[in-house]
Amino acid sequence: MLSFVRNLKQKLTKTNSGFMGKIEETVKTRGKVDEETLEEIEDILLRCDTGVEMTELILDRFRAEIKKEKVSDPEIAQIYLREIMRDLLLAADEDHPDFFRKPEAKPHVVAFVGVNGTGKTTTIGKVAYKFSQMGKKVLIVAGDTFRAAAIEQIAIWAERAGVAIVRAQPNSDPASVIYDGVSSAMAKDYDVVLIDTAGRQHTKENLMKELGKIDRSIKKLLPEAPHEAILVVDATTGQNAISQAENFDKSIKLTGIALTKYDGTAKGGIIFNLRHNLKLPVVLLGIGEGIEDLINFRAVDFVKAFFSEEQKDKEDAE
Ligand SMILES: Nc1nc2c(ncn2[C@@H]2O[C@H](COP(=O)(O)OP(=O)(O)OP(=O)(O)O)[C@@H](O)[C@H]2O)c(=O)[nH]1
Ligand SMILES: [Mg+2]
Repeated sequence: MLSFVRNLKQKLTKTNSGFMGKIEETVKTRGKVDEETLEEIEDILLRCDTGVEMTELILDRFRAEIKKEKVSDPEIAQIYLREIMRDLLLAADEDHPDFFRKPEAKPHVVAFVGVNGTGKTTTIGKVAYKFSQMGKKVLIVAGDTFRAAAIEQIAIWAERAGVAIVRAQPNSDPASVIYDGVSSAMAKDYDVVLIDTAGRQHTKENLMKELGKIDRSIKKLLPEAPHEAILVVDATTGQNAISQAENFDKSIKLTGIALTKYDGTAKGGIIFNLRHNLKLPVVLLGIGEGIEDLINFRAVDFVKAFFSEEQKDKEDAE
């Protein structure tokens, strides 16, 4: 467990220094916590995609705390700030089922949707690998039939992960490929079905309709499926994740978010923003392009990795 957190911490170094690091720097350079410092912190939080409401919430609490505790030492003030951010993240860690739980249904069907290039196919590769490592019999369905290259790409991931794939000719109807995939999984006793879909803009009505058709074709076979529909969001451009989620959810009932490319983004605040503004939990965190660069997201582990130094600081300060 310790090594897991350490590893995560390492992967998050860049994200962390671009975010909390900047705040620390500001406070250090100014040497005091006055209104100007608070404004600079506000700026940094906003630039890191923390979102207007969440930033306000953080600053309101921060102001109140330093006033109440009469904190003037910037180092101590920072510890308070981190504690506030930590608590906000943990408070939002509501009881959502573990993504890699023992599936209640067989096959357990998971669809991945999202705008273009967010990391759907890559995430499916990683998820397939993890389920396969857990001893599950996994089938990937190549539901992105728009480009031959997309079919090739998911086929390579299936091979890497050592799992089976159902694929069709380019330009086949995605809903019928997916129908075939799910029925094949039912016939052949698969545990998990992972469905790749083509990237689509959430504002394109016809593409959203197609997603609804995909959803209905799955339900024809398994009324309870898909058991999970994951919206894949790119952390580096995640700002409009809120409207993406609203639109996708109208066509296919979303159950969670996979936040990808969280490694090396300077916009680490997005995770606070999503937590605050979406009813959906972040269930997966992509932290690289490799097959193992996936975190089964739990706020409590994330917080340990992201704020652990701060914890130590606090102990030192006490
Ligand atoms: N650094 C980093 N890169 C990632 C991560 N996830 C995906 N990528 C990269 O992002 C790019 C797009 O990933 P894909 O998996 O093809 O994205 P997609 O959503 O399937 O794209 P479309 O099918 O075209 O909509 C690739 O270069 C991936 O290697 C991640 O967690 N970290
Ligand atoms: Mg793809």
